Amino acid sequence: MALLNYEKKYRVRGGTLIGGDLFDFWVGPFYVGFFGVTTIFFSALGTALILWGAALGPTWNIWKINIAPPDLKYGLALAPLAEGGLWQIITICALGAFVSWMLRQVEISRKLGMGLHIPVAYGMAVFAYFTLVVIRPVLLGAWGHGFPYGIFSHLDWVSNVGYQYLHFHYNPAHMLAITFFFTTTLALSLHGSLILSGANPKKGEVVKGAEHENTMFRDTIGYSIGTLGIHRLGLFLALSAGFWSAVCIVISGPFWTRGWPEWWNWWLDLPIWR
Ligand code: UQ1
Repeated sequence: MALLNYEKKYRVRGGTLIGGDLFDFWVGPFYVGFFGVTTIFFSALGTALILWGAALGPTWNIWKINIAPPDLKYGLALAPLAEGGLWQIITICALGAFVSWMLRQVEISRKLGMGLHIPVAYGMAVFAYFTLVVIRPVLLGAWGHGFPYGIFSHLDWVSNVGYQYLHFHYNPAHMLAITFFFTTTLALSLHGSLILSGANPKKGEVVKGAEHENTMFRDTIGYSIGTLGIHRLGLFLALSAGFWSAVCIVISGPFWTRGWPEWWNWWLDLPIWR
């Protein structure tokens, strides 16, 4: 904890969104804040309800525990606890915890006088989850369209929903999402390897910096995006991956009900072929 001595200058009052000074303190290394309290509350309640759901179920096998959403017959109504009601409350707890965590990031960013890029980035993951368990089920008219909480069961759900549209890889938004995921790994591997190669010179040589990094890429591909630019590109690629993932599932059902291969008929139907 030696760092805590000089870190005192970062432990400034204020920047809170709610509650003023009430929760404006640290416990060990952790900032608490109003949203730290609500994060703990929703996480603890949600975890307890998952354990309750597991206790009701047929197994304690970690792979097979399953908290299913309500049957489609319940539509958008509340369901009995043992018939999907637990899933509904657990979903509220998950969203409560995720949004609390995001707002805690906002408070800490404000304290430090930083931009809000971290909560915005994290918000994209929350948005993708929200799309899966709220936006799409509401558009389809039943909570039963949410995905089940379980290790194998959520994999089965993804597989089944994919086959429902015949071949999900023909979904154009899914194609974009995958391309962004892969390009994110390409960018991070280029960036990580570049920084580590600069930081690990031959024995006795000086550590290399931005000029060498720029030159590496100018020599190889005639272009360097720059040290700040690569981080802008990385954030854009990663957020795009999450965004198009949300789009690819929300259009499946609410806006396209047939097989995704058939969507491409617009190409064959172009008047230029006639
Ligand atoms: C890059 O140009 C650059 O600027 C010096 C980095 O910053 C350290 C990088 O990490 C990478 C990977 C590149 C190369 C990337 C492109 C898109 C040309």
